[in-house]
Amino acid sequence: MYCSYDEIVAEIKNRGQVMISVAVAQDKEVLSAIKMVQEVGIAQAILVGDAALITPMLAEVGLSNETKIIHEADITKAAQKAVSIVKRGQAQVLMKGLINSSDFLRAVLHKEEGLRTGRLLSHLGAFEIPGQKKLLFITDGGMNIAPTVEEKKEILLNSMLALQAMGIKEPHVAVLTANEVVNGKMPATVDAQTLTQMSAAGQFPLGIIEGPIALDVAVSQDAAKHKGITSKVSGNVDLILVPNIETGNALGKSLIYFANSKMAGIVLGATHPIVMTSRSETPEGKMNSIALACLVNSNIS
Ligand code: COD
Repeated sequence: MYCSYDEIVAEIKNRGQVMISVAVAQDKEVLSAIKMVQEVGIAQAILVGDAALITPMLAEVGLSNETKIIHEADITKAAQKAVSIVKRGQAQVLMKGLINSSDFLRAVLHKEEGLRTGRLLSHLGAFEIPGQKKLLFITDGGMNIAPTVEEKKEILLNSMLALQAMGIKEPHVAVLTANEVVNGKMPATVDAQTLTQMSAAGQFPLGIIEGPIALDVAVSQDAAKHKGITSKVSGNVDLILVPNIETGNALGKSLIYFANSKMAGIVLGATHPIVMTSRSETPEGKMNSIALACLVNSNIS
């Protein structure tokens, strides 16, 4: 089990370098992250995007002018080219650059040229929160907008397999809602109950899934005691499944902006690991995401 990104980066360093295909690479933060992963010996990159914008940035971030650039000024086409480089096996990891998430994901989901596997693709965020003893994972605050209960099941399966690949053998999972009572007027509580029942019926890998459960009970045993709730995951949660993208996005951004957390973001369920962080993420956060993508992929494949 990993408690910090330093540990993950140290682990990945031992596994040999990978090639990253960067979609719309004309972004200083992305290029600084590439410089960082080169320096620690994790990866090299092929930069797809507007060469006239990328070239002057290479020197600014300290990247060699020998770094491979594939010129494509059109953003949609650049994303498609970056995906096809991965599909053709010239790179092992795909990374989002200066492009809107939806446009990037559409290139990934392209029926013929994308990286589909037949599984649902989903986003997994990993947060190193100051003062917490382990990483907290949140899904899906980045891809599936308003998942059905069947889609939530697939999102949970993707994430639980990824957590197990990271060495968390029995993930503690909270299916997040606004309280612990099943209420037909709050569909998230009904879905949470269904997922917990699916878990009891053995439809998930090893792990403990509880829900409906509110954030206070999920993260604090005192809150659970105070509310008179018996919980096996309270205060020890590895993974939070959020009811919709807005909840996941806001929860993740609150951890970053109010609690100084470090975040990594990856997309699961595709043929290859995909790094998808917010455009405002720091170079260090982007490097952490690359390390996480490499870790999950090398342990699953
Ligand atoms: N996994 C696998 N296939 C999918 C998925 C998925 N998660 N989502 C859609 N598909 C397939 C569908 O089955 C269909 O065949 C095709 O893709 C198109 O489906 P639509 O019409 O639902 O797809 P789009 O293009 O309208 O939307 C897909 C996006 C992933 C682009 C969309 O869901 C989206 O914009 N998500 C939010 C991304 C975002 O803004 N994140 C912000 C936080 S960083």
